[in-house]
Amino acid sequence: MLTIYSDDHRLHHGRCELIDGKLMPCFEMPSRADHVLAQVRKRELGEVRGPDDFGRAPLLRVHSADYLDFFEGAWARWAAMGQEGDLLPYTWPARTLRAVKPTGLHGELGYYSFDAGAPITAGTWQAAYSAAQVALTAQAAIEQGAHAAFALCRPPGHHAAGDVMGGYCYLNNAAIAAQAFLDQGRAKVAILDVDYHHGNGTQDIFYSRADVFFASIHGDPQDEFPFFLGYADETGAGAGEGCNVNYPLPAGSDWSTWRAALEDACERIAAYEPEVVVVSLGVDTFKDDPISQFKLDSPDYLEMGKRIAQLGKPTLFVMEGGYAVEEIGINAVNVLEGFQRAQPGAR
Ligand code: SP5
Ligand code: ZN
Repeated sequence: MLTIYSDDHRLHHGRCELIDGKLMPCFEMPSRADHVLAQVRKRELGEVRGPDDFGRAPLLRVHSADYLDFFEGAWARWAAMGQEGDLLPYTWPARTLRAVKPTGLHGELGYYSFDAGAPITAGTWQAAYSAAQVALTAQAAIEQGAHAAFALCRPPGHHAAGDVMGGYCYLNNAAIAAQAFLDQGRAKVAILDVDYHHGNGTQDIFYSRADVFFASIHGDPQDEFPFFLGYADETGAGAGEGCNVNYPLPAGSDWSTWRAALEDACERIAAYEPEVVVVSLGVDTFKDDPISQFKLDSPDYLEMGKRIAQLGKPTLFVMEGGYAVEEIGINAVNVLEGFQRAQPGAR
């Protein structure tokens, strides 16, 4: 299986995030991608290539121009104020306030974000832009005939909506790739989000549309980030009614619980009859993940890949979360290898 990867991810390295009342070094760190790439190479998954540059146009199919302009220019505005620490939002237009867009940097940042988990550093735009190009390059490989490809994206993307960043995410790599498939003539795309956290950004982007089916298996938002989306009664709206399915699972869920949700999700996806499948591949469902509460073990990821392969569709894997450093490489590549083993003759 072809892997697309860019070293530009290193340009994004946030300093801290608030965890359990303490400022901790960001869990979403550059070594994550290094561990995944090391396993891709060690296990000879296949060729590793850098991204092509498809420009801004495919990003604009998912994100608004004003959001992209704000994100690209935010660090320069912060630096011009003499600042050198990470740029982090701290006030949001929550329910009793107005969703106006102030002109000042912090007001605008609050308008374009939903949490303080997505720090903007000097290289964040370039890293996120390149991650989106990584996803688009892997998408293009599938469009050119590959049965599967792996977009080793960092930073991740599934929490980012059309004009909102958060949860370590800025540009929604999986959504950008899914939209590219549609723009290149595919009629229906399914997105399967297996990250531990609900893919709120992806769900929001496609919620009212029938051309993308979104399924997400995740920690129950009653007790888990992102708290305010990801419930089982969110089934889509308007033309998209019936094209969204959420599987909120309790803390402590292991493979037996998780695989039952995957089975149902795969049956729903098969019934939708998509032309291609995009997998938002987070491996923060692992038992030793430092910020998550599921109990999947490394061999379970081989089974996960196998079940996804049984859908029999061209499949784009897009890296999302996973924070137990060492093991995220093993677990991510287990999914890809499980997929590949179930697909003899596939490229
Ligand atoms: C892409 C992705 O996986 N984003 C996840 C963002 C999660 N941010 C909130 C983290 C809160 C962690 N609370 C953990 C408590 C552990 N004691
Ligand atoms: Zn996650």
